[in-house]
Amino acid sequence: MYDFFRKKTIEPHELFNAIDTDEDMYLTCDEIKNFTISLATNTDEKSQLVQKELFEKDIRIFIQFMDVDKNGVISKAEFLKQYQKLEQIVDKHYLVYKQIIMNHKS
Ligand SMILES: [Ca+2]
Repeated sequence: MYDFFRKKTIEPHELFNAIDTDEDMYLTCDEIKNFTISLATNTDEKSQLVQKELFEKDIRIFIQFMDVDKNGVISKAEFLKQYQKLEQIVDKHYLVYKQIIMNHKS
């Protein structure tokens, strides 16, 4: 499904489009959650992510950072603007960071 993850590099707008499953040009908490779970490579990983309170917290932190105008969703403009800053500010132990940012680089 996410063939572009096999490429060496991925453009931020491609990543945005992949997460935005209803194509309304905004990323919601559920879309980010579903996308992150879809990246988990096996069902154990998936169920771990779903159960972890930490995962919910990570998603909130991710959205807080990306949602510049604080309207609860992430617009494409916000995503593209904040994406380049992600690596500098997001601690590498965050699950969402690892799933979304690290997965497509490996
Ligand atoms: Ca959307």
